[in-house]
Amino acid sequence: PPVIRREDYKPFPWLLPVTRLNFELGVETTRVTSTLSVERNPAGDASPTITLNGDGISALTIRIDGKQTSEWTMDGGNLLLPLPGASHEIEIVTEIDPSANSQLMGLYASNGMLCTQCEAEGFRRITFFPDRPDVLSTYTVRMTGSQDQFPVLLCNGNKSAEGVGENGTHWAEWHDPWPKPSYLFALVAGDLVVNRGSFTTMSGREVELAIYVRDGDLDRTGHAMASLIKSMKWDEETFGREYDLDVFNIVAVSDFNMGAMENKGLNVFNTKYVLADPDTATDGDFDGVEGVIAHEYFHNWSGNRITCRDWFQLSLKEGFTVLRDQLFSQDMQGEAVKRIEDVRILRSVQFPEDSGPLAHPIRPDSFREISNFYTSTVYNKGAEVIRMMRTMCGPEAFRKGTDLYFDRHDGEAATCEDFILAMEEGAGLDLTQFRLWYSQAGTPKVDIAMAHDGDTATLTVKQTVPPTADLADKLPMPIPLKIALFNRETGKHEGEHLIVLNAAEQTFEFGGFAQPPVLSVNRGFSAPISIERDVPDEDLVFLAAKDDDSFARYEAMQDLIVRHLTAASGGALDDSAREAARMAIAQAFGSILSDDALDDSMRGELVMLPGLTYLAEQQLIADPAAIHTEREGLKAWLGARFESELVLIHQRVSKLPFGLDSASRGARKIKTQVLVYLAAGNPELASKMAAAQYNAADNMTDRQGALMVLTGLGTAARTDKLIDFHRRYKGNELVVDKWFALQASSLHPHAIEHVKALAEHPDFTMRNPNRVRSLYMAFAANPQAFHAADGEGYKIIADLILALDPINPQTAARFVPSLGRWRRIEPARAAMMRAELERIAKSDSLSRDTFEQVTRSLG
Ligand code: B3K
Ligand code: ZN
Repeated sequence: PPVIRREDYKPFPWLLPVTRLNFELGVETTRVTSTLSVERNPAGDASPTITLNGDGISALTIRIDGKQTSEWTMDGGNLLLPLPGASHEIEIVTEIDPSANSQLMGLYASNGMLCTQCEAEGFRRITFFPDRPDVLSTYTVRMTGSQDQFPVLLCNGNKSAEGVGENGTHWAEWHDPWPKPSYLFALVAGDLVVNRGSFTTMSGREVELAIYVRDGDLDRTGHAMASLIKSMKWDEETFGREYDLDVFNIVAVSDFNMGAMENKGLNVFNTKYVLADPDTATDGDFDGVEGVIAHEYFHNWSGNRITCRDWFQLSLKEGFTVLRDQLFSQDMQGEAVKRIEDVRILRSVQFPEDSGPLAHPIRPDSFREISNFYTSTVYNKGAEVIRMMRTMCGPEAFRKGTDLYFDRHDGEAATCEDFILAMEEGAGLDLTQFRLWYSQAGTPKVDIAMAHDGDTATLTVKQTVPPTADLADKLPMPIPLKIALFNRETGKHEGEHLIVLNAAEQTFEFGGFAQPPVLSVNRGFSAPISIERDVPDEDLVFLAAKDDDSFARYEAMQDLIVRHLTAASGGALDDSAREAARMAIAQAFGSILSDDALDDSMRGELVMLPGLTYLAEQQLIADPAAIHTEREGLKAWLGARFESELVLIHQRVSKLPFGLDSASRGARKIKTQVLVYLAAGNPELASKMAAAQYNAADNMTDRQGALMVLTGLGTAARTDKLIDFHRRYKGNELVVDKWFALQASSLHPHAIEHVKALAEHPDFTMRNPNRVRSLYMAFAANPQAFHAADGEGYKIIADLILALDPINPQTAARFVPSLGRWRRIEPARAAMMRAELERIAKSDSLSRDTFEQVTRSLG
């Protein structure tokens, strides 16, 4: 497959002002007639042909200006049509089989309903079209289908007409007044029930809201509806953005490759991000629904009204929209905990990506398959980059910048550079050097040393941007660091400073310190970097107990543990050094458990141990087994040492009645955290408490938490509760997914055997991406089982990739990065991981998706 490069961008030689589509719907055969009005693009070259993208489709008939023609050729899947004049009308008829579409791209069938996924290049699987984001057209769509099979007919925009046809059919016509690229097209036809709501916009327009789900799911749509209404209001208040159609429809689909899709006026969602009630969804699931509903809604402006010129600009819409949904969730749930959660995802997913073979800048320069670039780098690091702009200019100036961007580029397909220019002008920032964040991959390393002399504290700060496969020599980047210097005696500081690094090495002086202060750095995680500093444990213990910046407090605790586990798993500690480090951690741990000023939600964050991927990331070459052993050892040691305190906390919070308020949510979070520690320190006791928590549970958070702990233990309660859980929720796909995931990610020594058995379970299917992820993504993230010393875990994932690739290449390719980490793993395991990648590479029928990821991972 060819490499596509950002520098080769050329505008499309034709404009397509109007697109008409006619669908004659059937699960096995759908006939599509598309009528395109085309005009020469004055900005494009004067090519005598038009190239229309196609993928796995063929044209039944083609007419140009009303006359059937056979003067066309194919170039791979694409259709080349000679067009002599300056404007023409092209009519093309294609026929597709949605029931055979297991890739879930284009038009496909899911439980008898028809739906679409077009981003990035799925529209070309429906009809021939210039399937690129810079070709905007106004769509009018007519669909006809069986009234019984498809009582609901939905498309983008507003419904303009409907009627009854012959032989039990009916039809609907939808018109979307907003010009859009083909990737935002959507169609849904099926037997669905609906939850209706409404929203009055800031200018007083009434918008009808609707959430469509399968029969039986209606009473789990309330949270999604409430989240949608909050999102609409928030975007008006925070970014001045108003909704622009008379209807906003959401459809939930259980077969879906990712979370959701922002099609204009018709968002299509994975059921996982729509359906929630306390009995079947955890607090985390509730937050997921709220966040994804907001994200897709916010795309209406950052993505749809202003879209991307080409796919290299993907972060223009995704990075910005992730930042917008993060700020929204911070406002809904509280800033401190949300920030910690976002950083945890960044560091456990994006940092490893940025230091591995698949590293790429947030605005990539080349790709073979664009689906492989919907990455944590483009999304999450992209959001961090825009967040840094906001940190440097402040929220008011930031709003001026975004206002200018929305105003200037409304209705356009824009670039990241357009966004940067609007920020420079509107927010008053100079982003000359900052642009490097868009072109350089790799997580910057910042080394900080503090010296104290007289009454002055001097910080010496050095930065390096590590080499990545695409680029070896990097330039220093602007890094906004929020810092505070604490007085050791008073436990207070005199105010936060924002320093912006912009050179390889710099010093900063702070006066007025008779004694060396305690440095709190990268407060609020003001920059997506990793920090190295030589600071005594006692300073970290101090910050873990006293820092007034919640993130920095969390970070001090993480640092303390990371430093210890890194040293211990690298074999650098003898017993007495291990004991000393554990004592420092215990001191901080104890102060967190007993701090009455802390809410339980924050307490739950502060006591969470860093994950294995993040720990492995700290070492050039990591031994997953050694890290796992040390991490479990520390957990058991803390669990035993603080047993009585932990039991008391569990008793205290168990008395609180269920509620969705933050105190009640915090109680549930710490409750399961307590069990996690006790399970390591005193398995017998933990098993009893977890079984009791399971039995008493009146909500999924408590029930799943208890079952998670039990699943890792070898006690009789484990089997009992796993059987009970499956029986209790039989038929509820999303909860059965949890049942698979809990076993695949468990600490149980036989997790591998369990995964093999689950693959044969009647509820398992390779056709449903949620189910595949619930078994195998959970397994690939299970450090102990995936990294089993004999390589069995690697083999399981490689076998999965080979089996899934012909069915669903996009989902198959998502499993490659877990094996692609081989260079950073100790030699014996690295060789086995590499061998599995080579085995996959040998297959001569790999999809473009998997081929690209495997080749890059071996490269
Ligand atoms: N824009 C979609 C992602 C499409 C992924 C295609 N492989 C969802 C989102 O980011 O909101
Ligand atoms: Zn998005």
